[in-house]
Amino acid sequence: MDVPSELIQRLKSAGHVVVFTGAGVSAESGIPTFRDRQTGLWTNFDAQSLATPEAFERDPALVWGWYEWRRCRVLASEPNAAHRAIAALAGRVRRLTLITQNVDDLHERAGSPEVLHLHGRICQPYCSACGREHAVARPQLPEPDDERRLEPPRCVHCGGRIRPGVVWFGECLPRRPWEQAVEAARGCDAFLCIGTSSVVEPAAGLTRAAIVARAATIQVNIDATCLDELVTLNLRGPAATMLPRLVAEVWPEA
Ligand code: BV8
Ligand code: ZN
Repeated sequence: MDVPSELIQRLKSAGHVVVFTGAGVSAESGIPTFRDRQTGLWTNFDAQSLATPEAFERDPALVWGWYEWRRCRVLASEPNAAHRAIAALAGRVRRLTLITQNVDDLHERAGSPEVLHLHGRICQPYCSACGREHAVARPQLPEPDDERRLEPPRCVHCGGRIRPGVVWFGECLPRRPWEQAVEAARGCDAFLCIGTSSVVEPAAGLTRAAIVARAATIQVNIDATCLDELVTLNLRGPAATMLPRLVAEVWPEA
């Protein structure tokens, strides 16, 4: 991997490394990104129009069915080499902050000890009335490829409608994870931006905050993004290949 030697030195001596991930880091685990076309029941919708409170209000069974289908996919997927490389990195640098836009739990299942979820977690639905978490272990669908409209369950405590545990477009990000993410982006020495189109705000602003703070910034993506000319090093390629190589080259196992 052609990482310039002076950048390797900067990264090796970085006291605080931030890793910021988007849907591209889970793509090789078989989890569709928001860019991927929707299939089946949801072919005529783009993800953005389904991931809103208005869509859930208008057709709860369509939206809840979509989230249960996605949750099924997440539970049927495994972390890939990118998730594992990020988990390994935590033990090789002085301080690592992992920030994700993803709603899956693959970072946790790869062994990352602490994950800042800016857009919520698909495996933690909750009651839209009383806010209590809805403990449903298995999705209501039998198979990941079973696509159905599904009425959202009711809360056992108050009878309110259960909703997906994610942050929809038009909803605010969770305060504490967001504050921690901004502080980390502004104060880190190195910022790795992995598998995100950097379109969704305010999360996309984190990489720009690291650039302004003069951190060493590295982007890994299979496609071009608006950050290509702004980062210190732009690595074009799949995360599950590029990340293990980058970690092995810069932060080899002791
Ligand atoms: C907010 C959870 C304050 C749900 C998600 C201007 C106009 C209109 C609206 C806005 C605007 N500016 C800001 C907004 C608001 C809006 C927004 O940003 N809109 C965008 C579309 C312009 N933001 C919000 O509403 C946020 N809240 O601003 O609060 C507020 C409050 C009230 C009123 C107004 C404002 C909340 C945003 C959170 C939305 N929820 N997820 C769910 O999952 O269902 S975001 C969702 O989309 C994902 O979580 C992801 O983060 C994001 C983008 O999805 P993808 O494109 O799939 O993923 P990603 O971007 O990561 O792209 C994939 C990338 O990976 C690609 O680049 C691809 O090339 C690459 N890739 C693919 N395979 C690989 C790979 N790379 C490497 N290796 C591979 N193998
Ligand atoms: Zn309730």
